[in-house]
Amino acid sequence: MRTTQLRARHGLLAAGLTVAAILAGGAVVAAPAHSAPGTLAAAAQSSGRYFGTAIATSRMTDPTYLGIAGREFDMVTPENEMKLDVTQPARDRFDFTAGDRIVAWARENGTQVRGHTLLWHSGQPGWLANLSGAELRAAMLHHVTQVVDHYRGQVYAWDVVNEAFADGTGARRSSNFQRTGDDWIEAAFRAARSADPGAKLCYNDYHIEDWTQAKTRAVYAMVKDFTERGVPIDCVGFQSHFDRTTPVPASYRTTLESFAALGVDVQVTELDIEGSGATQAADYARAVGACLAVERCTGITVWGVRDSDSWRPGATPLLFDAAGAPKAAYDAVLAALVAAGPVDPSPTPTPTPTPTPTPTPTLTPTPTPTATAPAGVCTADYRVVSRRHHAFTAVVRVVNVGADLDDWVVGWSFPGRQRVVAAWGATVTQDGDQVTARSADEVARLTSGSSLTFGIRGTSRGGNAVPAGLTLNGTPCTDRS
Ligand code: G2I
Repeated sequence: MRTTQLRARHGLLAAGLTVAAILAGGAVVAAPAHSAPGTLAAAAQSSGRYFGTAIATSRMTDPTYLGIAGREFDMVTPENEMKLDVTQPARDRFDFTAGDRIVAWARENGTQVRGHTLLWHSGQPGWLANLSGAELRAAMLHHVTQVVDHYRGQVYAWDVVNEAFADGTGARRSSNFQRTGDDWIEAAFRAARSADPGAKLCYNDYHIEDWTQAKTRAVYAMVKDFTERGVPIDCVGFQSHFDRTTPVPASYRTTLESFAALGVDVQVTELDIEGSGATQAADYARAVGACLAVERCTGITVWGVRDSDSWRPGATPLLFDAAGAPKAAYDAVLAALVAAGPVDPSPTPTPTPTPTPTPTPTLTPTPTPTATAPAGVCTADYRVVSRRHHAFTAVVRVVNVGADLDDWVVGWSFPGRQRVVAAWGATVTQDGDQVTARSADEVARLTSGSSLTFGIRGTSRGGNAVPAGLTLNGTPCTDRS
């Protein structure tokens, strides 16, 4: 097994146990500083994934910034420090100072590194932009070899080639690299593999999240061709910069699944979503949920720490506000990650934990279901995963250990003055203290042995007491909280 893999697996195991222990109300297992319980990193690790951020040396003197980065994330991507213009500003003069600083910080914080990016049409130093033909091809491959060799054993995955396809079509983007011949991408991957056989090698792009788009299909065709011909590619990075004109696509999960079916890992590499409040939180839950629903989606990286650190601060697209406080989007992401992990560590009959958090824009009642569970045929687990001032986020998991159900309704009575304000993975209504959660999907079968998971965000004025006596289709469940 490769060193990077070993390190990653060890980290996952340690943090996974910690989260499991906390969730079970048991003893706290020592965990690396970067995966303290209740953080994005720990929650992602419990589902076997990483949660990363872009990081910039220009901000590494800011203690608030470093505090959040070190606490919440277990993967960092240098935002600009490993790009061509920084690493080889003059021909054959390599400068790794900035990149090395991030790698050193990552090592001190027990955090892994994604390398971004070896070859990109943008951000090229003048000397390279002026080359062409065989001379450019040789310089390009020399760059790949030198940079990957310098960071050998220290980078989890490289974005070997970034943004090589044109927008809106299935064509390659016109660039100096492209003019050296269609095979420039595979040549780059081969050079990278030779320089560090232990690093995962990714193709990375934007606007490839929507399965209906020609650009997505063109990249898919290239990756399929690479895997069939043995070109060394391990992963595809979906940048995932979403805004009003390019929202989180309905087909996102299908796209990730389709690429993963080619035998590569998929990763969300530069996630940021324009917006604010509950709408942004729901968008984040959907985007993260798409990855969590795909086994080979191995990690998610957001493109910066606070809104003020973003390349587009006006869009307020990140999980922390300018003051460093976690936003509603943070709560939604944390809840989705926790829901995907081992919420209930005790063995359950053939669980099917496939939470696909979906936004619930309106809390509308749905018709009363007909199927009824016989007594003592469910277990329920209600966990408050974060709490701030009067706001809280909770994850509910119910396992059907009885007969198949055609439809499901989960209910409980809230102690104190607690109110649901948003939900993911279910449609939730509240009447007085009585809360009712129904499937958000049209088909709501809950077969014997399977589980359902959903998240809620709420407010509380009278304590955050966990409700007892959750019911499934009117029948009380055994409490596993
Ligand atoms: O544009 C957003 C991202 C799209 N995918 C590839 C990413 O590499 C890209 O990141 C952005 C960085 O977030 C920006 O920080 O890439 C830009 C271009 O490299 C980065 O902007 C540059 C500015 O263009 C420079 O003027 C500035 O000196 O950031 C530099 C450092 O602050």
